[in-house]
Amino acid sequence: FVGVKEHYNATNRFIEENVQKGLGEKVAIYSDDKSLTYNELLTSVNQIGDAFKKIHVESENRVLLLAYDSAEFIVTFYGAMKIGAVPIPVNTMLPAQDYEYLLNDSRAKVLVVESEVWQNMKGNKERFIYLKHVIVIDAKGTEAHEELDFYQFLNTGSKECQTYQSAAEDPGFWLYSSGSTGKPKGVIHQQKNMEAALENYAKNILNMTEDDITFSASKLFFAYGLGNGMYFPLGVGGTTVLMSERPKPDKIFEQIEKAKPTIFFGVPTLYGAMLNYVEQTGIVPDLSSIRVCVSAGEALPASFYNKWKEVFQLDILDGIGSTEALHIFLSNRIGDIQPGSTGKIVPGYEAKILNDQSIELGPNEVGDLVIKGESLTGGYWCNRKENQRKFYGEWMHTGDKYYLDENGYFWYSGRSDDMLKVGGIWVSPIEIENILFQHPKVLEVAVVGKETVNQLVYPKAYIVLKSGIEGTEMLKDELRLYVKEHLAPYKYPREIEFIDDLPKTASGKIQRFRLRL
Ligand code: 3SK
Repeated sequence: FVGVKEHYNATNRFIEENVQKGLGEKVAIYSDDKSLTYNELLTSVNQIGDAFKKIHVESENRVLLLAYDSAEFIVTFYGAMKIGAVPIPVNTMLPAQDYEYLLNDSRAKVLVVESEVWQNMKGNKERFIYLKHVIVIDAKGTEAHEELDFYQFLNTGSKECQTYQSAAEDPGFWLYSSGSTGKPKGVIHQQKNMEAALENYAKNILNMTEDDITFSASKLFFAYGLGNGMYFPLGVGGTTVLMSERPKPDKIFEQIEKAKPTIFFGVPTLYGAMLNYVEQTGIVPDLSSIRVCVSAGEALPASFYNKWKEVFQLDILDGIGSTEALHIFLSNRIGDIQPGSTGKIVPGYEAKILNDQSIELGPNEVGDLVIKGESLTGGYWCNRKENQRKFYGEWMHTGDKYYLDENGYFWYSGRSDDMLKVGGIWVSPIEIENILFQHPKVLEVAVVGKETVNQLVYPKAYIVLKSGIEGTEMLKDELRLYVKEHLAPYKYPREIEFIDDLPKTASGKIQRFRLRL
């Protein structure tokens, strides 16, 4: 038929193909209290897909997914995609009023939501203009609901469900990108994007195979966690280990010892907290099942990499990705790690570093990183201004400042909006943070620019000290001197403030913009 494109549906690729390859009896998902084989996963995906059809969910209708890391999350995600509907996983830890924005902006017809989260937001339900159905996941079965119950709803569906004839570039799923200012933006990912990220990063860099068992401390509703804990392991016929709880060091160590993953994914602040747990308790958990660890979200300080290696004899591969790129596009490699750098370009992507006039810079010059590659979003939902700012031709602005050395390693120098001009010279707050991180009394640090009365900018460091260390004026002098000894002296933090906690996003990224206020 004229106009009909070649058929591609990600649910075929990530679920059915494993069953066709004979992996039906293999465990696909190992979660808190249950495991699901590929056969069982396919059956549940079909059931929920068919159940969606029965309530008139059609192709391109959005399904907002507010679920903890669980089999229910993955079943709903692929069940929706199977019938051409568009799942939108969102953060389960937002304040209730944010869900009104996400539901109305996305015009989701269906909400699949954890019971606890629904209790908090249902008071606003008259304000969810486009929403037609609410399906509540109440795994413990403790609440009475007027809404549809997830498990009963699933059972209304047939175990056979016809796959929607989608094409590779059809909208497959969305993620919301929060950014540091403005409202979250709906990032539209095509059906094919998960496969592109799988091939580029999981296969080329992590060498993932059917034998891998992944465990991601970063939740599935983040772009990083979605790959780590869902479409990477399923894309190679492996197993994913899920944990619905918040990722605290003791719980993570416990889960690793129990489920024995081969790849662990975390973020720098979590690696710091896990190392601190070992230092404080004297307990060194058994991580011998793991072959490689991964970090993203923020640049991993070299000191964390070295300490982790010393304690666990394991490498952490640092990389950077974005919600818009779907997953990691710069990364260190197994056997080729440059501690403190973000590594090299991942095959399948291209990168350039540009100056303010969009001219490509040479080695060791800090500029704006732009990238292109197959897994990149088709654009933001209904946001012409942001689309124009972010994309040009095939290229996308990452919003990160980087320099590239002569050996092809990329070095993170802060967000474009984090860079400081001190005394007329560009200073990367990350460089100062990395030095302070090496100080034995420092647990966490964030450096931001502060303005003097004369509108001059100076670096200010917010520091969380290791437990038992007192934040005295003498220690501030010691830390200032420490920076001066390791960096050009003008980079030292003129002001230091000791605080109990740094403001962070739910994924563990430090929110420097909140410290600038
Ligand atoms: O923050 C990152 O580095 C990241 C990595 C993978 C996927 C998504 C993101 C935001």
